[in-house]
Amino acid sequence: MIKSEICEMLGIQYPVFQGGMAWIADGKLAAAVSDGGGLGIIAAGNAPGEYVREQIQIARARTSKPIGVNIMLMSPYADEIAKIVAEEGVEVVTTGAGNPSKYMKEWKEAGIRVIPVVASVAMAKLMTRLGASALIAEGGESGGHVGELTTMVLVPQICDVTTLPVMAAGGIADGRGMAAAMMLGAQGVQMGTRFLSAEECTLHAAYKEKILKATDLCTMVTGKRLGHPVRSLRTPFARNYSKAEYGGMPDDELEALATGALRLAVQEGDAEKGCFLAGQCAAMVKKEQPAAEIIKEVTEEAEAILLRADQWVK
Ligand code: TUI
Repeated sequence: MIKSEICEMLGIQYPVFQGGMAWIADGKLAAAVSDGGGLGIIAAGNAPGEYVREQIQIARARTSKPIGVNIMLMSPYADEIAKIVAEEGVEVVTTGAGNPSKYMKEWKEAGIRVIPVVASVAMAKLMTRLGASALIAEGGESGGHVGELTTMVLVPQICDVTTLPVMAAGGIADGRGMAAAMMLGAQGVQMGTRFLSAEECTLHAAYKEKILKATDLCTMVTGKRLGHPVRSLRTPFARNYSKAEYGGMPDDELEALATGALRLAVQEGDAEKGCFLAGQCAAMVKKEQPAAEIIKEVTEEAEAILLRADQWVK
């Protein structure tokens, strides 16, 4: 059994978080993950507050275990959602794509455990000082909005500057990745892409199929020019966006090109205009299975590997 400090802190069985994937991680998926012993996280993404409140209530109706909400800080609704998570008494808030400093006091006063995603050492130091409960160190192998550094170099550097538990994210899809992350100093992992194939993950069938058929080189990063690099599958949308980005399309037209593209992928499976966010580990996602089984399989594989780790020491 793999146990770490984060399990006791949050009252969860396995040190596994499900990433807060915009448009995808809803109350149903979060409840299945939490019920399976991990931490299920509802993604607020760019959705309005009422959507988030509804998803929290859906999750509450399905599980009595702790749940989290991920707040995407670039969202126009971030301020409103910051209040809703306190009103609804969610146990954990994770944040992404920005600096959550201005909300930290309010959330801590509401008794919420704040676990920001950090992509740099400076942000890890700041969040530690402002009273975060733990950190998620997310490397650029992840899907969606990505930082500069890889998980391999980010995790140990973050562990060196904080006394908080660190969860590793980005590129982790099986027990080998989980065991490696723990060797780098992490107390557990967050996985997003692996949960795209969960039975409880509501996603257009074409999106799931693209993930299950993905190969090693099939993701790419676009959006660097506008300062929001995003990793997605190498589809016609991503190629066209990349051409426009480096071909000098004006900023406002470029933004318009991306607007609604994620929704088109998630809800309509639109192979041409959809933006299929996915991490580099998409190729390691092999089958559809219940979320609880994913958590158990990954942690049991990690446990077997960690138990054999002394074979290397002579
Ligand atoms: O946030 C994510 N992944 C996401 S957000 C998202 S929605 C979106 N859509 C279009 C453009 C941008 C976002 C899809 N996927 N992961 C967590 C993450 N956070 N990765 C990197 C960061 C991060 C970046 C900068 C965290 C803090 C940060 O601080 C910058 C600052 O303000 O100093």
